[in-house]
Amino acid sequence: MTPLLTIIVLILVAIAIWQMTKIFELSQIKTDNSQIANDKDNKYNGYLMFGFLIFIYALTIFSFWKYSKVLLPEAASEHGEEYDSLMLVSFIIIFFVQTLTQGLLHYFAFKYRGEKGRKALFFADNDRLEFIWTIIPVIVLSGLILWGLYAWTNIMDINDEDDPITIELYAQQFSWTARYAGDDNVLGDANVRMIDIDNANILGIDMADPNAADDVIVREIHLPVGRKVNFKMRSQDVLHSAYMPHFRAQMNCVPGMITQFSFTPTITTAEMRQKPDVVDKVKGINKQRAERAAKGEDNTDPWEFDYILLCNKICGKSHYNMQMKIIVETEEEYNKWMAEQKSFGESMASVQ
Ligand SMILES: [Cu+2]
Repeated sequence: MTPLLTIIVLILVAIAIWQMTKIFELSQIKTDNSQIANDKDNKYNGYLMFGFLIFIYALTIFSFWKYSKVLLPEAASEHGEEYDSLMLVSFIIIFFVQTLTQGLLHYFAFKYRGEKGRKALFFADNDRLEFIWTIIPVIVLSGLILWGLYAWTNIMDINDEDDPITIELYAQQFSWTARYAGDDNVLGDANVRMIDIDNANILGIDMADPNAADDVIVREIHLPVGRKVNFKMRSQDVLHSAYMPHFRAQMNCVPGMITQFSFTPTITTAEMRQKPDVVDKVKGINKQRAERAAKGEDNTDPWEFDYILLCNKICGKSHYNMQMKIIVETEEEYNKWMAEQKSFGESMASVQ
């Protein structure tokens, strides 16, 4: 109700201002009744252009100051560093060009404002100017595109070098399930047609496949730091997207096919929780939660940073809540956790 009232009040205020300007205009005894802009009008508009320029620069600076802290912390994967550099360089170039061109645009609009008797100066054609403003973007964009293609090929090169762990990410409306490939590091065949809920075969794993028995199905991903992981994505129903923002990783999960993404985590969860910007973010969120708790609202438990797997495709009404925790830890911690997990073969044996 309050937003609606606010909107109505804003509309009424706008109408009032508009009406008052009209009254003000009518009350002016006009010496010049012409509809054609004179020097004074042009000068005002020139100053207004400057005002607008200051407004957009101020807005940019304000946004940097206010919203930088909502950005992701440093990349927690090996390829993430190059990905972030590419992003940063692109942003710096865009920022520089935008600041310069907007400045020039508004300055010239003021400098060459209409004046009685002044004729516009123009070039019908100027080869040197055209050459300059063609060649600079060509060089800069080619550089960015080549660098981007190089980074893309590196990131998307999924192979079995360096002894990777194989993990399947299984998406369905509205949850994630992960399956480790087990001791043999080969995932057993699976197909949605073989799903057998009554026998706890929730992922449709082919029980006849000898590679399947040692697979481990979990609801939380644990990764040893510094070890490469090859993810294989499947979807049960609609398009989902496996999004692991802290590792700068995202891949669509498509029904009927297996897609892949590979990365090496470089920072453990415990180390990430110590990073100054993460500490700040956690503090900020917990402050808001404490305020909500004081008002007796829901969702007020203190929050702790964790890596997360999210769905990044609007896949249905509970899409927003489709997530799974990822824990990056030391090799020993990982081995200890893995030893506690039941394999697919063991859990099948216990149901039958
Ligand atoms: Cu989804």
